[in-house]
Amino acid sequence: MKTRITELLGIDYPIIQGGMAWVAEHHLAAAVSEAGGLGIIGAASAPAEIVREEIRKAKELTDKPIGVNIMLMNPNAPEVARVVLEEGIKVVTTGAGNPARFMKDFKEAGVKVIPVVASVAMAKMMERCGADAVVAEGTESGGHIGSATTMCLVPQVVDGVQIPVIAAGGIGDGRGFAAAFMLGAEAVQMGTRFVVAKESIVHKNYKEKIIKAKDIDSEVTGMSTGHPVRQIRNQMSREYLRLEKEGAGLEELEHLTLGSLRKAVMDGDVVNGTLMAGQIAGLVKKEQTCKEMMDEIMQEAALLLG
Ligand code: TUI
Repeated sequence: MKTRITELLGIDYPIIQGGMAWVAEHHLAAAVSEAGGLGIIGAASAPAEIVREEIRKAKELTDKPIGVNIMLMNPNAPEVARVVLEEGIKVVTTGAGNPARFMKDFKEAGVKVIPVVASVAMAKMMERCGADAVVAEGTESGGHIGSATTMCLVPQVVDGVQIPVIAAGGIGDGRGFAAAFMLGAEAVQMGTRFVVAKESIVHKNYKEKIIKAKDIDSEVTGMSTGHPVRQIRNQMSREYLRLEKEGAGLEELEHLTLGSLRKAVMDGDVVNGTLMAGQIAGLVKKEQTCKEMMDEIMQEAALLLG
């Protein structure tokens, strides 16, 4: 299947992997790229030199294109951007902020820049700044989210910009892929389904929580701080919401969640860890290789899209 995104990125399948903190490391990114999509290394809050190592390790596993996601709330973002340029990465996605300050350097180096946006206004601003495409991410997504749903956001972003749009949030199978294309998207980005990939290094306890999750098992914390985060409901999310209700300050809330995603991903602590996942977790039923997942999604979507 050819779209402006497959052409832009030189990939076979219009499927991009989300730049998930702790999860999107070199094994997962390389597996998604090897299977024909675009694998992404999530720089999150890692030191720039760790990101450099991750890029190099991914390149040992695949010759296909690999991207890096830069999390803009990270104070290290400028150093990460420099490493990305030095290591010859050709695709960058950005999250949780405005990448305008990095656009000039990336464009000059021929890096394709794909900001993740949660509104039409942000998509238009990114197009004016020179973005090559945008990921329109609905509130169904896991992690840090905006408020519009994928169903409403994607067609409005498609109408608002000329650059190609990648749909994200609530997409986990061929039906979701096909639906996104009906809304005008030219690729999809998936996160939650890839968390349970065989190649994903996520602890089995976390994978099991996603596989066992039902449709309404995620909830959003952090509304009061302006940083809403979707995750699977557990003791941690309940405690966070209780503190928020009592009017706890940012400092206390941040103290509670410090290192909590790491705890979930690396230690499998599904009680005190933050189990970031999207609403589509209820649809994710088994661990498969990235190739199995992606071949299945493309076959199902091809049938639906005719
Ligand atoms: O960035 C994400 N998802 C994330 S980032 C993240 S790290 C984190 N961990 C704990 C607490 C908070 C963050 C976990 N998940 N998705 C992409 C995304 N970007 N969604 C929404 C946005 C966004 C938000 C605001 C993009 C731009 C934006 O603009 C703000 C501005 O500067 O106007």
